Amino acid sequence: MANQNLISLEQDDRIEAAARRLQMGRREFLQFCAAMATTLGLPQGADAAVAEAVAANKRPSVIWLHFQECTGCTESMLRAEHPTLEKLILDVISLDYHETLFAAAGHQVEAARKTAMTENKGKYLLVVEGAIPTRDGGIYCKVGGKTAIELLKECAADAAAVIAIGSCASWGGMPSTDPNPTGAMGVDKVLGKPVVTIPGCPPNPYNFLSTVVHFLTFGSLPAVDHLGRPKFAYSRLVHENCERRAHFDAGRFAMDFGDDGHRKGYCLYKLGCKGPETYANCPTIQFGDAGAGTWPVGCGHPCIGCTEQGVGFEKPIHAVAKLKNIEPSAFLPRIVEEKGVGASLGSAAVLAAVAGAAAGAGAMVAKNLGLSHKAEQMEEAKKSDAKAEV
Ligand code: FSX
Ligand code: SF4
Ligand code: F3S
Repeated sequence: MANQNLISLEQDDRIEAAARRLQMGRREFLQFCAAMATTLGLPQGADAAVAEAVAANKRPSVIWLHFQECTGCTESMLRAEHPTLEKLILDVISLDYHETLFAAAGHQVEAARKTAMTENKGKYLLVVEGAIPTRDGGIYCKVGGKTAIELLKECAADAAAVIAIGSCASWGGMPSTDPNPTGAMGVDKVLGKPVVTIPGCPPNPYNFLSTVVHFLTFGSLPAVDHLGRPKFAYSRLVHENCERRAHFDAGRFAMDFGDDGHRKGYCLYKLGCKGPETYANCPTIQFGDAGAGTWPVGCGHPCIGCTEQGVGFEKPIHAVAKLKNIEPSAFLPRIVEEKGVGASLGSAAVLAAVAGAAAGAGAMVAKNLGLSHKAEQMEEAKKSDAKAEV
């Protein structure tokens, strides 16, 4: 089926069954699969593989732990206002342990966790939300009598993969803010090995969903950058795709909240926008499915760099950002990457053909995927060459 395209899949019984399960039309279901493939920057034809994987209904068991956090990751994922997204997430995964969503409590919940771990040994996904307090033997967060450190290590031991969701779990986030009284750390530090991170406070639900769909389709997690962030979502600076970028380039800035420039939608750089030093796909996939402009900068608030370690929760909100990769576009990598690296024109075309106007994730993503870390590396290489010449 992987060689079929989405249009020919429309008549497939399994697609029909999957669409019914999700209470969607067949087209809407295929539109979702095309959007996922496009978000992931997969090559032409992979959208059919995504459809096949989701239709097969082999839901990976997921154990979801909560530590030091505000539960915003879960909230953004499963908000009642977005029943379709919630349905999709719960359809592609089997959520076997989640303290916030479980109706049960106490020993029953602990038993459910142990059963899921035994029955799916070596196969379950461990999703961790929240930072891990490490000071004083980890006593600042305990669940079922165990410290967060103990619980994390126990659950990670037999997991197929570990995903740190949100900035807290990715590197410590908000709870690790100076003076970090509890010694809050990210999952990788506590486990002593790299994990996939999906930072953001809260993270974009589509980035989590796309990561899980990748696991479902290919049996592996997507390629990540040096901080464990999936490249499909965190390879471009917010500034590169920002709807206010033309104002930045033309020197038109809001100088105060509510001033004339702010009302006219000018660039928020001088109000402390960290978009120029923050890698995330917020301007392309937006947030919350509530319509156009639904992301921090779109709503008139400077980006605080919530996905970027060393920026979010560390740099003062009003401090101006460090400008990275501000080069004429001719020096940036190609917008359309080679097959298998970025979104292909083909996958965008299939998306358009099947979906008409695609919902949520896919439509805008197709226009500008690529790896701007490469541009940053080029910039750094140039700087060290210049230093060497001095
Ligand atoms: Fe909250 Fe999650 Fe922020 Fe942290 O998201 S939205 S404090 S990243 O762990 O719940
Ligand atoms: Fe957009 Fe911020 Fe960049 Fe201005 S500084 S263009 S508001 S990301
Ligand atoms: Fe966070 Fe900035 Fe996006 S604050 S949600 S990275 S626009």
